[in-house]
Amino acid sequence: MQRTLVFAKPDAVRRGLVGEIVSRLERKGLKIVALKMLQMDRAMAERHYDIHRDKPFFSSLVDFITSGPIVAAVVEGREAVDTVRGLMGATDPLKSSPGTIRGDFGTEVQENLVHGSDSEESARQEIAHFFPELADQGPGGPP
Ligand code: IDP
Ligand code: MG
Repeated sequence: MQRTLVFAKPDAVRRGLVGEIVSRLERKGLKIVALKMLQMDRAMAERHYDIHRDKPFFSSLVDFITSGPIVAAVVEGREAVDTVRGLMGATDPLKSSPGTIRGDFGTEVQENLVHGSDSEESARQEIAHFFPELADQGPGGPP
């Protein structure tokens, strides 16, 4: 079992796609361990996207991701990191297969609806960042 951090981005919240996204995670068989709506401030967004700091799209990405509330979740399941990445589809929705969240609902690279941690290590850091109350828990919950 593994945990990962997922969030519906501000475009997904504005478009009323939160239920669709959460439903797809649940129907796949992932367990929702934690769920909340929040609005990232610039400091939180810059930390979350720190690896993209030198990219040309960084400031635009921070503007977008702080433009409205997001709905963040911790989900748990077998190979949860890769399972969520598979459900999300490729970064560019036009290159994502139909049947994925981005492939079914997106056209824009930046406004691509959903975030999912890209490795077990980033999942651990991102869960601690968004849900500090869960930070010391492994999969399966409190020891
Ligand atoms: P990922 O979300 O699929 O892991 P990353 O390459 O880590 O994709 O990029 C993080 C986020 O930055 C993307 O989800 C998207 O919102 C945005 N992004 C990535 N590449 C571009 C780009 O070329 N132009 C604008 N935004 C981008
Ligand atoms: Mg990424």
